[in-house]
Amino acid sequence: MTTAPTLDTTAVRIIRGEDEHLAHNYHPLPVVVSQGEGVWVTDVEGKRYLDLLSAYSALNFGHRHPALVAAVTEQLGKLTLTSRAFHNDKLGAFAAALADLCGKDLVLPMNTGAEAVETGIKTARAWAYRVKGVAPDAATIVVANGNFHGRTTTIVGFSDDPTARDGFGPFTPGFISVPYGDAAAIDAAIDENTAAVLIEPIQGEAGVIIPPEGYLKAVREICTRNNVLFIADEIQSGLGRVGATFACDREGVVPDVYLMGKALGGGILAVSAIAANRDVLGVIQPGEHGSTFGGNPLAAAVGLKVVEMLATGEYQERAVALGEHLKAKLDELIGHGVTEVRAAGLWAGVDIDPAVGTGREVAERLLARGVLVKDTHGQTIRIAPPLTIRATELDWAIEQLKLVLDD
Ligand code: IF1
Repeated sequence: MTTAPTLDTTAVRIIRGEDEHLAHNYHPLPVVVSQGEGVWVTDVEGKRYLDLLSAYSALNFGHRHPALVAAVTEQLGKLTLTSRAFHNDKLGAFAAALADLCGKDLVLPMNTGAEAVETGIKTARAWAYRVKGVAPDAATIVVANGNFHGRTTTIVGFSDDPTARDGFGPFTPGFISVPYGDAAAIDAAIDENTAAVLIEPIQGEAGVIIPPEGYLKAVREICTRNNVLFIADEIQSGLGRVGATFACDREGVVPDVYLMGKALGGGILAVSAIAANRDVLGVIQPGEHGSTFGGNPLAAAVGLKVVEMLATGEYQERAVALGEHLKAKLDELIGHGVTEVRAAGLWAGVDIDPAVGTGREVAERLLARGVLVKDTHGQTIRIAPPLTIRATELDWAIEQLKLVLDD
Protein backbone atom coordinates (compact mmCIF):
# COMPACT_ATOMS: atom_id res chain seq x y z
CA MET A 1 0.00 0.00 0.00
CA THR A 2 1.49 3.38 -1.00
CA THR A 3 1.50 5.65 2.05
CA ALA A 4 1.67 9.40 2.37
CA PRO A 5 5.23 10.65 1.86
CA THR A 6 7.38 11.14 4.95
CA LEU A 7 8.37 14.76 4.96
CA ASP A 8 12.00 15.77 5.07
CA THR A 9 13.08 18.33 7.71
CA THR A 10 12.85 21.30 5.30
CA ALA A 11 9.15 20.72 4.64
CA VAL A 12 8.42 19.83 8.25
CA ARG A 13 10.07 23.04 9.41
CA ILE A 14 8.08 25.11 6.94
CA ILE A 15 4.79 23.45 7.83
CA ARG A 16 5.42 23.71 11.55
CA GLY A 17 6.36 27.36 11.09
CA GLU A 18 2.99 27.96 9.48
CA ASP A 19 1.26 26.62 12.57
CA GLU A 20 2.59 29.54 14.62
CA HIS A 21 1.04 32.36 12.60
CA LEU A 22 -1.27 30.96 9.91
CA ALA A 23 -5.01 30.45 10.54
CA HIS A 24 -6.06 26.82 10.12
CA ASN A 25 -8.71 27.43 7.45
CA TYR A 26 -7.34 24.66 5.26
CA HIS A 27 -6.03 21.08 5.66
CA PRO A 28 -3.43 21.01 2.88
CA LEU A 29 -1.81 17.83 1.61
CA PRO A 30 1.68 17.30 3.14
CA VAL A 31 3.70 18.91 0.34
CA VAL A 32 5.51 22.24 0.23
CA VAL A 33 5.67 23.54 -3.32
CA SER A 34 8.38 26.01 -4.24
CA GLN A 35 8.48 26.14 -8.06
CA GLY A 36 6.04 25.75 -10.94
CA GLU A 37 6.50 25.38 -14.69
CA GLY A 38 3.76 24.34 -17.09
CA VAL A 39 1.94 21.33 -15.65
CA TRP A 40 4.74 20.47 -13.19
CA VAL A 41 5.59 21.83 -9.75
CA THR A 42 8.63 21.13 -7.57
CA ASP A 43 8.64 20.87 -3.79
CA VAL A 44 11.29 22.10 -1.36
CA GLU A 45 13.06 18.74 -1.57
CA GLY A 46 13.29 19.03 -5.35
CA LYS A 47 10.62 16.37 -5.97
CA ARG A 48 8.41 17.02 -9.02
CA TYR A 49 4.62 16.62 -9.14
CA LEU A 50 2.14 16.71 -12.00
CA ASP A 51 -0.53 19.27 -11.09
CA LEU A 52 -4.01 17.84 -11.73
CA LEU A 53 -5.77 20.49 -9.65
CA SER A 54 -4.64 23.68 -11.44
CA ALA A 55 -5.62 25.69 -8.35
CA TYR A 56 -9.27 24.69 -8.98
CA SER A 57 -9.04 25.74 -12.65
CA ALA A 58 -7.23 29.01 -12.09
CA LEU A 59 -4.18 27.54 -13.87
CA ASN A 60 -5.83 26.59 -17.15
CA PHE A 61 -2.71 27.80 -18.97
CA GLY A 62 -0.30 26.08 -16.60
CA HIS A 63 2.20 27.53 -14.14
CA ARG A 64 3.87 30.73 -15.36
CA HIS A 65 2.85 30.49 -19.02
CA PRO A 66 5.56 32.48 -20.86
CA ALA A 67 3.09 34.70 -22.74
CA LEU A 68 1.27 35.56 -19.53
CA VAL A 69 4.46 36.16 -17.54
CA ALA A 70 5.70 38.41 -20.34
CA ALA A 71 2.47 40.42 -20.37
CA VAL A 72 2.58 40.96 -16.61
CA THR A 73 6.33 41.65 -16.57
CA GLU A 74 5.99 44.31 -19.27
CA GLN A 75 3.15 46.01 -17.40
CA LEU A 76 5.01 45.69 -14.10
CA GLY A 77 7.62 47.99 -15.61
CA LYS A 78 5.03 50.67 -16.40
CA LEU A 79 2.06 50.92 -14.00
CA THR A 80 0.42 48.51 -11.57
CA LEU A 81 -2.44 50.34 -9.86
CA THR A 82 -4.36 53.62 -10.11
CA SER A 83 -7.77 52.69 -8.62
CA ARG A 84 -10.80 53.54 -10.79
CA ALA A 85 -10.63 57.14 -9.55
CA PHE A 86 -8.63 57.65 -12.76
CA HIS A 87 -8.54 55.97 -16.16
CA ASN A 88 -5.63 53.72 -17.09
CA ASP A 89 -4.46 52.81 -20.58
CA LYS A 90 -5.08 49.05 -20.30
CA LEU A 91 -8.62 48.60 -18.91
CA GLY A 92 -10.54 49.72 -21.99
CA ALA A 93 -8.82 47.21 -24.26
CA PHE A 94 -9.34 44.38 -21.74
CA ALA A 95 -13.02 45.24 -21.30
CA ALA A 96 -13.58 45.40 -25.06
CA ALA A 97 -11.82 42.08 -25.66
CA LEU A 98 -13.63 40.30 -22.82
CA ALA A 99 -17.00 41.73 -23.86
CA ASP A 100 -16.33 40.46 -27.39
CA LEU A 101 -15.34 36.99 -26.11
CA CYS A 102 -18.63 36.88 -24.18
CA GLY A 103 -20.72 38.42 -26.95
CA LYS A 104 -21.92 41.04 -24.50
CA ASP A 105 -21.93 44.86 -24.42
CA LEU A 106 -20.41 45.55 -21.01
CA VAL A 107 -17.90 44.17 -18.49
CA LEU A 108 -17.52 45.06 -14.80
CA PRO A 109 -14.04 44.01 -13.56
CA MET A 110 -13.42 42.78 -10.02
CA ASN A 111 -10.79 40.55 -8.38
CA THR A 112 -12.02 37.31 -6.82
CA GLY A 113 -14.73 34.97 -7.98
CA ALA A 114 -16.81 35.69 -4.92
CA GLU A 115 -16.69 39.38 -5.78
CA ALA A 116 -17.94 38.55 -9.28
CA VAL A 117 -20.80 36.55 -7.76
CA GLU A 118 -21.66 39.40 -5.38
CA THR A 119 -21.50 41.81 -8.33
CA GLY A 120 -23.90 39.56 -10.23
CA ILE A 121 -26.28 39.49 -7.26
CA LYS A 122 -26.22 43.28 -6.83
CA THR A 123 -26.67 43.84 -10.58
CA ALA A 124 -29.60 41.41 -10.74
CA ARG A 125 -31.29 43.09 -7.78
CA ALA A 126 -30.73 46.59 -9.19
CA TRP A 127 -32.10 45.43 -12.57
CA ALA A 128 -35.14 43.88 -10.85
CA TYR A 129 -36.00 47.16 -9.09
CA ARG A 130 -35.07 49.63 -11.82
CA VAL A 131 -36.08 47.72 -14.98
CA LYS A 132 -38.40 44.83 -14.12
CA GLY A 133 -40.29 46.81 -11.47
CA VAL A 134 -39.98 44.42 -8.53
CA ALA A 135 -41.05 46.02 -5.24
CA PRO A 136 -38.17 47.52 -3.21
CA ASP A 137 -36.19 44.96 -1.17
CA ALA A 138 -38.45 42.14 -2.44
CA ALA A 139 -36.17 40.70 -5.15
CA THR A 140 -35.33 37.00 -4.93
CA ILE A 141 -32.75 34.86 -6.71
CA VAL A 142 -33.19 31.15 -7.40
CA VAL A 143 -30.08 29.05 -6.71
CA ALA A 144 -29.32 25.31 -6.79
CA ASN A 145 -28.77 22.79 -4.03
CA GLY A 146 -25.13 21.69 -3.90
CA ASN A 147 -23.92 25.06 -5.13
CA PHE A 148 -20.56 26.61 -4.47
CA HIS A 149 -20.22 30.28 -5.35
CA GLY A 150 -17.62 31.52 -2.85
CA ARG A 151 -17.12 32.27 0.82
CA THR A 152 -18.75 35.63 1.63
CA THR A 153 -21.52 35.57 4.23
CA THR A 154 -24.17 36.38 1.60
CA ILE A 155 -22.95 33.53 -0.61
CA VAL A 156 -22.56 30.90 2.13
CA GLY A 157 -26.01 31.94 3.34
CA PHE A 158 -27.51 30.19 0.30
CA SER A 159 -25.16 27.20 0.47
CA ASP A 160 -26.49 23.87 1.74
CA ASP A 161 -22.99 22.73 2.80
CA PRO A 162 -22.90 22.87 6.61
CA THR A 163 -19.10 23.25 6.62
CA ALA A 164 -19.34 26.37 4.45
CA ARG A 165 -22.38 27.82 6.22
CA ASP A 166 -22.81 26.81 9.84
CA GLY A 167 -21.77 29.36 12.42
CA PHE A 168 -21.59 32.34 10.09
CA GLY A 169 -25.15 33.68 10.31
CA PRO A 170 -27.25 35.76 10.21
CA PHE A 171 -27.50 35.53 6.44
CA THR A 172 -28.75 37.69 3.59
CA PRO A 173 -32.41 36.99 2.71
CA GLY A 174 -33.81 36.67 -0.82
CA PHE A 175 -32.48 33.33 -2.06
CA ILE A 176 -34.52 30.22 -2.93
CA SER A 177 -32.67 26.94 -3.40
CA VAL A 178 -34.03 24.15 -5.63
CA PRO A 179 -32.64 20.76 -6.72
CA TYR A 180 -29.83 21.08 -9.31
CA GLY A 181 -30.67 19.72 -12.74
CA ASP A 182 -34.42 20.11 -12.23
CA ALA A 183 -35.64 22.86 -14.56
CA ALA A 184 -39.27 22.40 -13.52
CA ALA A 185 -38.26 23.18 -9.93
CA ILE A 186 -36.80 26.48 -11.14
CA ASP A 187 -40.00 27.26 -13.05
CA ALA A 188 -42.06 26.54 -9.94
CA ALA A 189 -39.87 28.74 -7.74
CA ILE A 190 -40.18 31.82 -9.97
CA ASP A 191 -42.73 34.50 -9.13
CA GLU A 192 -43.18 38.24 -9.78
CA ASN A 193 -40.32 39.04 -7.38
CA THR A 194 -37.74 36.81 -9.02
CA ALA A 195 -34.77 38.78 -10.32
CA ALA A 196 -32.54 35.95 -11.49
CA VAL A 197 -31.54 32.32 -11.57
CA LEU A 198 -27.93 31.80 -10.47
CA ILE A 199 -26.36 28.41 -11.25
CA GLU A 200 -23.09 26.77 -12.12
CA PRO A 201 -23.50 25.20 -15.61
CA ILE A 202 -21.51 22.28 -14.12
CA GLN A 203 -21.19 22.13 -10.33
CA GLY A 204 -17.52 22.06 -9.34
CA GLU A 205 -17.18 21.62 -5.59
CA ALA A 206 -20.19 19.30 -5.58
CA GLY A 207 -17.95 16.91 -7.53
CA VAL A 208 -18.12 17.92 -11.21
CA ILE A 209 -21.87 17.38 -11.38
CA ILE A 210 -23.03 17.63 -15.00
CA PRO A 211 -26.74 18.45 -15.34
CA PRO A 212 -29.02 16.41 -17.62
CA GLU A 213 -28.77 17.23 -21.33
CA GLY A 214 -31.17 20.09 -22.07
CA TYR A 215 -31.16 21.52 -18.54
CA LEU A 216 -29.32 24.71 -19.49
CA LYS A 217 -31.57 25.16 -22.53
CA ALA A 218 -34.62 24.75 -20.29
CA VAL A 219 -33.25 27.26 -17.77
CA ARG A 220 -32.68 29.70 -20.62
CA GLU A 221 -36.25 29.28 -21.89
CA ILE A 222 -37.76 29.59 -18.40
CA CYS A 223 -35.79 32.77 -17.65
CA THR A 224 -36.71 34.34 -20.98
CA ARG A 225 -40.40 33.46 -20.57
CA ASN A 226 -40.49 34.90 -17.02
CA ASN A 227 -38.33 37.99 -17.66
CA VAL A 228 -35.75 36.68 -15.17
CA LEU A 229 -31.97 37.00 -15.61
CA PHE A 230 -30.02 33.79 -16.22
CA ILE A 231 -26.70 34.22 -14.39
CA ALA A 232 -24.12 31.54 -15.21
CA ASP A 233 -21.29 31.12 -12.73
CA GLU A 234 -18.51 30.12 -15.14
CA ILE A 235 -15.77 30.94 -12.64
CA GLN A 236 -14.57 27.33 -12.53
CA SER A 237 -16.30 25.80 -15.59
CA GLY A 238 -15.43 28.58 -18.02
CA LEU A 239 -12.44 29.81 -20.02
CA GLY A 240 -11.65 26.58 -21.87
CA ARG A 241 -11.91 24.03 -19.05
CA VAL A 242 -14.79 22.00 -20.52
CA GLY A 243 -13.69 22.15 -24.19
CA ALA A 244 -15.53 25.37 -24.95
CA THR A 245 -15.07 29.00 -23.99
CA PHE A 246 -17.97 28.56 -21.57
CA ALA A 247 -19.75 25.48 -20.25
CA CYS A 248 -23.02 27.06 -21.44
CA ASP A 249 -21.64 26.77 -25.00
CA ARG A 250 -22.02 22.97 -24.73
CA GLU A 251 -25.77 23.44 -25.05
CA GLY A 252 -25.56 26.52 -27.26
CA VAL A 253 -27.01 28.56 -24.40
CA VAL A 254 -26.21 32.25 -23.80
CA PRO A 255 -26.91 33.46 -20.24
CA ASP A 256 -27.83 37.07 -19.52
CA VAL A 257 -24.82 37.40 -17.23
CA TYR A 258 -21.48 35.57 -17.29
CA LEU A 259 -19.53 35.40 -14.02
CA MET A 260 -15.82 34.81 -14.61
CA GLY A 261 -12.70 34.52 -12.44
CA LYS A 262 -9.87 32.06 -11.65
CA ALA A 263 -8.19 31.46 -15.06
CA LEU A 264 -9.06 35.01 -16.16
CA GLY A 265 -5.98 36.03 -14.13
CA GLY A 266 -3.76 33.54 -16.00
CA GLY A 267 -2.81 31.81 -12.75
CA ILE A 268 -0.82 34.95 -11.85
CA LEU A 269 -3.28 37.51 -10.41
CA ALA A 270 -6.77 37.51 -8.95
CA VAL A 271 -8.89 38.77 -11.84
CA SER A 272 -12.64 38.39 -12.11
CA ALA A 273 -15.42 40.08 -14.03
CA ILE A 274 -19.04 39.91 -14.99
CA ALA A 275 -20.27 40.46 -18.56
CA ALA A 276 -23.81 41.40 -19.63
CA ASN A 277 -25.63 43.56 -22.15
CA ARG A 278 -26.24 47.25 -21.57
CA ASP A 279 -29.92 46.74 -20.64
CA VAL A 280 -28.69 44.75 -17.61
CA LEU A 281 -25.25 46.01 -16.56
CA GLY A 282 -26.18 49.55 -17.60
CA VAL A 283 -28.29 49.80 -14.41
CA ILE A 284 -25.14 50.24 -12.29
CA GLN A 285 -24.43 53.95 -11.88
CA PRO A 286 -21.14 55.71 -10.95
CA GLY A 287 -20.23 55.15 -7.31
CA GLU A 288 -22.68 52.25 -6.79
CA HIS A 289 -20.19 49.39 -7.01
CA GLY A 290 -16.48 48.63 -7.47
CA SER A 291 -13.28 47.79 -5.59
CA THR A 292 -9.81 49.20 -5.03
CA PHE A 293 -8.04 46.74 -7.34
CA GLY A 294 -10.89 45.99 -9.76
CA GLY A 295 -9.72 46.71 -13.31
CA ASN A 296 -6.15 47.60 -12.35
CA PRO A 297 -3.68 47.85 -15.25
CA LEU A 298 -1.72 44.75 -14.23
CA ALA A 299 -4.93 42.68 -14.09
CA ALA A 300 -6.08 44.20 -17.36
CA ALA A 301 -2.77 43.31 -19.03
CA VAL A 302 -2.91 39.66 -17.97
CA GLY A 303 -6.66 39.45 -18.59
CA LEU A 304 -6.24 40.80 -22.11
CA LYS A 305 -3.58 38.20 -22.85
CA VAL A 306 -5.84 35.45 -21.47
CA VAL A 307 -8.67 36.58 -23.73
CA GLU A 308 -6.31 36.69 -26.73
CA MET A 309 -5.16 33.14 -25.96
CA LEU A 310 -8.74 31.90 -25.64
CA ALA A 311 -9.81 33.69 -28.81
CA THR A 312 -7.62 31.30 -30.84
CA GLY A 313 -9.77 28.33 -29.75
CA GLU A 314 -6.59 26.26 -29.29
CA TYR A 315 -7.13 25.59 -25.58
CA GLN A 316 -10.78 24.66 -26.08
CA GLU A 317 -9.81 22.23 -28.86
CA ARG A 318 -7.11 20.66 -26.67
CA ALA A 319 -9.61 20.24 -23.85
CA VAL A 320 -12.00 18.44 -26.20
CA ALA A 321 -9.43 16.06 -27.67
CA LEU A 322 -7.56 15.34 -24.45
CA GLY A 323 -10.82 15.31 -22.50
CA GLU A 324 -12.17 12.47 -24.60
CA HIS A 325 -8.92 10.61 -23.99
CA LEU A 326 -9.13 11.32 -20.24
CA LYS A 327 -12.73 10.12 -19.99
CA ALA A 328 -11.98 6.92 -21.92
CA LYS A 329 -8.99 6.09 -19.70
CA LEU A 330 -10.89 6.89 -16.48
CA ASP A 331 -13.88 4.83 -17.57
CA GLU A 332 -11.57 1.80 -17.76
CA LEU A 333 -11.13 2.14 -13.97
CA ILE A 334 -14.84 1.77 -13.22
CA GLY A 335 -15.23 -1.44 -11.26
CA HIS A 336 -11.50 -1.41 -10.44
CA GLY A 337 -11.53 0.97 -7.47
CA VAL A 338 -13.66 3.63 -9.13
CA THR A 339 -17.45 3.64 -8.90
CA GLU A 340 -18.32 6.59 -11.18
CA VAL A 341 -16.67 9.07 -13.54
CA ARG A 342 -18.18 12.42 -14.57
CA ALA A 343 -16.21 14.44 -17.11
CA ALA A 344 -16.52 17.46 -19.37
CA GLY A 345 -13.45 18.49 -21.34
CA LEU A 346 -10.37 18.34 -19.13
CA TRP A 347 -12.42 18.27 -15.93
CA ALA A 348 -13.43 15.06 -14.18
CA GLY A 349 -14.97 13.99 -10.92
CA VAL A 350 -13.86 10.45 -10.03
CA ASP A 351 -15.74 8.64 -7.25
CA ILE A 352 -13.45 6.28 -5.33
CA ASP A 353 -14.78 2.93 -4.11
CA PRO A 354 -14.83 3.16 -0.28
CA ALA A 355 -13.12 -0.27 -0.24
CA VAL A 356 -10.04 1.48 -1.65
CA GLY A 357 -10.22 4.43 0.74
CA THR A 358 -11.45 8.00 0.93
CA GLY A 359 -10.78 10.67 -1.64
CA ARG A 360 -8.28 12.22 0.75
CA GLU A 361 -6.43 8.92 1.21
CA VAL A 362 -6.20 8.44 -2.57
CA ALA A 363 -4.98 12.02 -2.92
CA GLU A 364 -2.24 11.31 -0.37
CA ARG A 365 -1.22 8.10 -2.15
CA LEU A 366 -1.14 9.95 -5.47
CA LEU A 367 1.01 12.60 -3.83
CA ALA A 368 3.51 9.90 -2.93
CA ARG A 369 3.58 8.97 -6.63
CA GLY A 370 4.13 12.56 -7.80
CA VAL A 371 0.57 13.52 -8.76
CA LEU A 372 -1.39 16.40 -7.16
CA VAL A 373 -5.17 16.09 -6.94
CA LYS A 374 -7.73 17.33 -4.42
CA ASP A 375 -10.56 15.35 -2.94
CA THR A 376 -14.02 16.81 -2.48
CA HIS A 377 -16.89 15.60 -0.29
CA GLY A 378 -15.47 12.29 0.92
CA GLN A 379 -15.16 9.85 -1.95
CA THR A 380 -14.56 12.10 -4.96
CA ILE A 381 -11.28 13.29 -6.41
CA ARG A 382 -11.39 16.00 -9.04
CA ILE A 383 -9.03 15.97 -12.00
CA ALA A 384 -8.39 19.30 -13.70
CA PRO A 385 -4.94 19.58 -15.29
CA PRO A 386 -3.77 22.71 -17.05
CA LEU A 387 -5.14 22.67 -20.61
CA THR A 388 -1.52 22.66 -21.82
CA ILE A 389 -0.96 19.07 -20.58
CA ARG A 390 0.38 16.49 -23.06
CA ALA A 391 -1.39 13.17 -23.68
CA THR A 392 1.71 11.32 -22.46
CA GLU A 393 1.63 13.24 -19.16
CA LEU A 394 -2.09 12.55 -18.78
CA ASP A 395 -1.49 8.83 -19.42
CA TRP A 396 1.30 8.76 -16.85
CA ALA A 397 -0.96 10.43 -14.26
CA ILE A 398 -3.80 7.97 -14.87
CA GLU A 399 -1.31 5.09 -14.64
CA GLN A 400 -0.35 6.38 -11.18
CA LEU A 401 -4.04 6.45 -10.22
CA LYS A 402 -4.44 2.88 -11.46
CA LEU A 403 -1.43 1.78 -9.38
CA VAL A 404 -2.87 3.49 -6.27
CA LEU A 405 -6.23 1.81 -6.82
CA ASP A 406 -4.49 -1.56 -7.26
CA ASP A 407 -2.36 -1.07 -4.14
C1 IF1 B 1 -11.80 27.76 -1.49
C2 IF1 B 1 -13.86 24.64 -5.78
C3 IF1 B 1 -14.32 25.44 -3.55
C4 IF1 B 1 -16.07 28.53 -7.59
C5 IF1 B 1 -17.25 28.92 -8.29
C6 IF1 B 1 -17.15 31.07 -7.34
C7 IF1 B 1 -15.99 30.75 -6.64
C8 IF1 B 1 -15.43 29.45 -6.75
C9 IF1 B 1 -17.95 27.95 -9.21
C10 IF1 B 1 -15.34 31.81 -5.76
C11 IF1 B 1 -14.19 29.12 -5.99
C12 IF1 B 1 -12.57 27.71 -5.07
C13 IF1 B 1 -12.51 28.43 -3.76
C14 IF1 B 1 -11.49 27.68 -2.96
C15 IF1 B 1 -11.52 26.25 -3.45
C16 IF1 B 1 -12.32 26.26 -4.70
C17 IF1 B 1 -13.55 25.48 -4.61
F1 IF1 B 1 -15.15 24.68 -6.03
F2 IF1 B 1 -13.20 25.14 -6.83
F3 IF1 B 1 -13.46 23.42 -5.52
F4 IF1 B 1 -14.03 26.01 -2.49
F5 IF1 B 1 -15.43 24.82 -3.56
N1 IF1 B 1 -17.75 30.18 -8.14
N2 IF1 B 1 -13.80 27.94 -5.83
O1 IF1 B 1 -15.57 27.26 -7.75
O2 IF1 B 1 -14.14 32.23 -6.33
O3 IF1 B 1 -13.63 33.84 -4.50
O4 IF1 B 1 -12.40 31.68 -4.61
O5 IF1 B 1 -11.99 33.41 -6.35
O6 IF1 B 1 -12.51 28.70 -1.07
O7 IF1 B 1 -11.33 26.87 -0.77
P1 IF1 B 1 -12.99 32.81 -5.38
